[in-house]
Amino acid sequence: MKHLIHIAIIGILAYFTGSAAHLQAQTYPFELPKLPYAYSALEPVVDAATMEIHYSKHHAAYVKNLNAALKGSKDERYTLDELMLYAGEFEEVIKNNAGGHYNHSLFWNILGLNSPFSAQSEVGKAVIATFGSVDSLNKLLYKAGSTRFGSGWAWLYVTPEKKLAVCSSPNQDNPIMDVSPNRGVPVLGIDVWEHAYYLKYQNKRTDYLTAILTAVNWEAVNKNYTEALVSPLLKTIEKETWTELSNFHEVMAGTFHPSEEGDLKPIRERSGEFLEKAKALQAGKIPASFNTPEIRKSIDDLVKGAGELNQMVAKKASDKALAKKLTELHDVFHTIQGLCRH
Ligand code: MN3
Repeated sequence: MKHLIHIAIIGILAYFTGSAAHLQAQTYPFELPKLPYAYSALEPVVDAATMEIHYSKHHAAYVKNLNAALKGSKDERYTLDELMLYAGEFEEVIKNNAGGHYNHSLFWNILGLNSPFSAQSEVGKAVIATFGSVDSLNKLLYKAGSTRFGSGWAWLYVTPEKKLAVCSSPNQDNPIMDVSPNRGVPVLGIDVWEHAYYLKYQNKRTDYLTAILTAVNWEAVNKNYTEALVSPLLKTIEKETWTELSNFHEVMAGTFHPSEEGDLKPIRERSGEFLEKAKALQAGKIPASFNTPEIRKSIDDLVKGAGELNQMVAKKASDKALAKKLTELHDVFHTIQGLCRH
């Protein structure tokens, strides 16, 4: 669970009052959120029977199964955000049910018949700038949903570069998850599991998609969008997808932690790689939110120190001297990586 060390998210979430952020900060035991309308509210697009079963049986089961999987385990302490961000490190049952809970909570919220697309809204302006029109966006969502083999979701999401993008995911995965090839914060999600449409549309997923895209609550999507742009979650994903940082982190963790236990063999063997990965970090593109004078200076300090460390290894410096240098560099690294909890 080496990535389950980041604590930055939780406190800042208190800043938000919106339902999406509130949901993400939840911890065990998770609760089924109240449906924001009557079962019949989306008729004729979604029939009341489908809505009732989908919400009171399927979504309720994700919440129940998630709680059952977490109960009494060390993973009880994680927020819903963390369960998704590091989904690949948890048991499959936790990933699937945490995703099911999050995805359905978002889905109920972004549906509605009385809140059409507005070109003047923040998300409206971004949709037009990115896709040309809402019709073009809907075509992409339709394609994402109709071509997803088996069960899954179609997503409109905000990328770490703060751009809008469309993708689909299998099962209950979503773009927050480390297992997803497309990373970001979802602002609109369409459930394409058969349980979402079979009673009314039978096997005709495309008819369902055409209809459901007319029942999007764009005011809710706009709220999700404006929250996503400033979300600490987006910044975490930006850091998690900073490849050069992850690569350096791997060498740092593999050499520093043994040195804390008095084992200097890993750094003696890997000091060249340590320097090379630090140089790659310096040469690579720094994600926008991290491109500050303080972080750029830390990266320069890291490269300089890694060069000195590599020289010390070549000159067969003592364990004590190497451990001291490595500890200094570990401190420098944490001005970039953020605080850790082990
Ligand atoms: Mn569903």
